[in-house]
Amino acid sequence: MNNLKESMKAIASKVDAKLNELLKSPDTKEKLIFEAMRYSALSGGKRLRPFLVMTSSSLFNVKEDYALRVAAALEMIHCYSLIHDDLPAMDDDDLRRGQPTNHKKYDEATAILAGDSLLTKAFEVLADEKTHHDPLVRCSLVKALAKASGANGMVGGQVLDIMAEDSEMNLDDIIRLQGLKTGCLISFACEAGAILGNADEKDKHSLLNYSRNLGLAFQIADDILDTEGDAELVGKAVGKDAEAGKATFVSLLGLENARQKASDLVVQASKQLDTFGDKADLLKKVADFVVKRNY
Ligand code: GRG
Repeated sequence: MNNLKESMKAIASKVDAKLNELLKSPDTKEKLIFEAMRYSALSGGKRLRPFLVMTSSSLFNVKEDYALRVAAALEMIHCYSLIHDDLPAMDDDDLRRGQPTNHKKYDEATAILAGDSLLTKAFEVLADEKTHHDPLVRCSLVKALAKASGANGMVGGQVLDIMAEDSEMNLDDIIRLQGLKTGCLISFACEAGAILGNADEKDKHSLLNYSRNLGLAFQIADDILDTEGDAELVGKAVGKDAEAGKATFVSLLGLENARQKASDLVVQASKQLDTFGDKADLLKKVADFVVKRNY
């Protein structure tokens, strides 16, 4: 685990530096929006998705700066989703990553616009020739990230999540909801390495299967943290799903079965990577971290 923690830290600091560069604020009247974007994008977090972009890219010897730009773009999308998810119209949260949420620090209009501009900036970064010399690769990245974040992906999952407050959900419903809401971005993170590295179909398929198992394990772990996690460590309010009467993996499976399911998924995820040999060690270790984390 130690070498995983060190690698996660090293990648997080490179991603922070890239975000800092890409979100440089101009000295103009509207610089408030850059401040609000930077407030959320540079506020810590595990940087799990960027880590997956970097480690999946390293399987295919992708140039580090190409991968870093994609990692930063993906984190911008993730941060936009957190800002909008915290708004009063959605989850109405006051705390994120241990800090006041964007609309608490600024105001609702600024938070909506900060989310919007992180979303659009991400695609500006992907389309830039600095992200890959081949325009077809850049186009594939744009298409894959748009699909993963939009109505067929994360936004679709968020819609199901909102509807879940007023409807009965079974295990298959939750798996579909979470697969869209959080799974699609996690899958994109792994797919990005394969796209950047022009991987063959077999390797793409292995990474996709890995990411699907990992995404589900991540969400089960998130539900477990929401049940028994420490709000201070998690950096946000816990217990909100139970309070709202929402079905979760824990409410449907029970705590012990949920834990078992998460660790089975990690085993499944890791198996998919055997084809890559030792090069996939960090991806295997991070799957284990995802279910054992306490934040
Ligand atoms: C508002 C369009 C829109 C989408 C929102 C992904 C999402 C959909 C909302 C995020 C809210 C949330 C708490 C989801 C549960 C799983 C999740 C994505 C947790 C946060 O991700 P981490 O644990 O966070 O990777 P850090 O802070 O480490 O980046």
